Amino acid sequence: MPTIETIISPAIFHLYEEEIHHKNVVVIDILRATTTMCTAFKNGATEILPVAKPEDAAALQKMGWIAAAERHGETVPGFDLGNSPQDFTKESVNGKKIAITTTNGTRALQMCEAAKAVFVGSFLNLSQLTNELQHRGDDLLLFCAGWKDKFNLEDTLFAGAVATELSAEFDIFDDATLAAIDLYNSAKNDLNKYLQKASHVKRFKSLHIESDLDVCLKIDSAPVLPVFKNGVIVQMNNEQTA
Ligand code: 3SL
Repeated sequence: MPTIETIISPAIFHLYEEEIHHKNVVVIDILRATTTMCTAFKNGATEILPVAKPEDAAALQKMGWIAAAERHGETVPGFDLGNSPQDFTKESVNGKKIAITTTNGTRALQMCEAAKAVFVGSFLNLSQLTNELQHRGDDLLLFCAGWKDKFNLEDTLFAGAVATELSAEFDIFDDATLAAIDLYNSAKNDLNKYLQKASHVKRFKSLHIESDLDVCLKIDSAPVLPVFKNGVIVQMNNEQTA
C-alpha cells in the first residue's frame, strides 16, 4: 500500500527531501496561496508562475503578466493583485498568465519542485485532488506551508481532510498524519468556527480581510487540478505529461 506522510512545516522539509523524487507532494497553504491559485484557474488563468520576490513579479508585470504580491498578509503596493481569492475574478485573470509571490506558499512550492509530481491543494479542489492521488497510487507527502516556518492549524487540518479521504487505499502510520486526521475530526462539523482560534485568522481580523475565511473553506467550489512542473503551475488537463 502507498503511504501518506505530513510535513507540518517547511522548517522540517529537509527530513523528507531525499525521498521526494519518487513521491507525489501536495503543497497546502489554505490561507491563502493555494486557495487563491485554485480560484485563479477556476476563473480562467492560463498559468501561474510562483516567484521568490516582489521584484521578480514586477519584472514579469512589465512584460504583460498579471503580477500578484503579498507580504505579511497585505498586498504589496504597486501590484495588480495581492493574495485574496476574492480578487482573482474572471474579469481580472481570465486568459491571463500570473506571476505571484507570497510569504509562505510560493516558497513551499519552489522547495519541492523535484518531487515526482507536485499538486496545489485546497478545500476548493479537495475531491479533484484526492481522486487523482487515489488513481496514481504513489507514496504521498502532504506539505503544509505554515507561517514563517511555524506550524499552523489550517494547513494541518486540510492534510487531515486529504488523509481521511484516502485512508482506505493508503497506509497511514505517520504520527503527523494521524494527528492531522484527529484535528480534522475535531473541526470538520464547522471548519470556520474551529479556525476562529487560528493565529492567521486573528491576523485576518486585524487586517480586516476576514471575509476570505469562508471563501477558503468552500469544499469543491473550484474543481481544478493545478500541477507545478518546470517552474510553472498549470491545470493538469492542459498538461500532457504531469
Ligand atoms: O503565506 C502565504 O503564502 C499567504 O498565503 C499568506 S496570506 O494569507 O496571504 O497572508
